[in-house]
Amino acid sequence: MATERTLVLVKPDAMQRGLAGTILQRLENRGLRLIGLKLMQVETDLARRHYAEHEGKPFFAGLVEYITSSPIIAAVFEGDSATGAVRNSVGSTNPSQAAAGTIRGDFGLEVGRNLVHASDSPESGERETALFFTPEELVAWSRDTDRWISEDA
Ligand code: IDP
Ligand code: MG
Repeated sequence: MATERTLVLVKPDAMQRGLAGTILQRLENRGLRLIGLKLMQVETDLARRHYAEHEGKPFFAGLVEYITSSPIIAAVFEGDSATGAVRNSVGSTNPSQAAAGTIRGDFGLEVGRNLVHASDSPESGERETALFFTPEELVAWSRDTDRWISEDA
């Protein structure tokens, strides 16, 4: 299994609803290692670059408005197959169709208020991590518990 980095954003609705700790805890509980974390206000330019693949879609303007509407928490998680693991924990894009037990399935109802962003591939994880963090802001560390989470640690 390959070690991957994946970017998670606790979106403005989750921040306003006081769900940041719960969301980060669910991902931490899986055994993923947190290597970057910051509270920040996303400006329009960063929002547009982060969501560049959606430019031109009908929801793009609303999406930029949503992600810039209140502070967010940006987090980078690292681990074997981290991208897929985080996406599975986050759930389907539209919370009304997301499985119970996922973050979106447990806390959301609408696609325009879906609480959390997660990178969709290891390549996106690298690109998005670089948008939100400088290399110096990422911390390389190992945990005593790693060998209880991964056979290969
Ligand atoms: P993802 O966040 O599950 O990867 P994407 O398709 O990449 O989903 O869409 C990015 C974000 O754009 C979604 O998380 C959601 O906030 C927003 N979005 C996607 N589709 C719609 C829509 O049809 N209406 C409103 N917002 C949408
Ligand atoms: Mg996406």
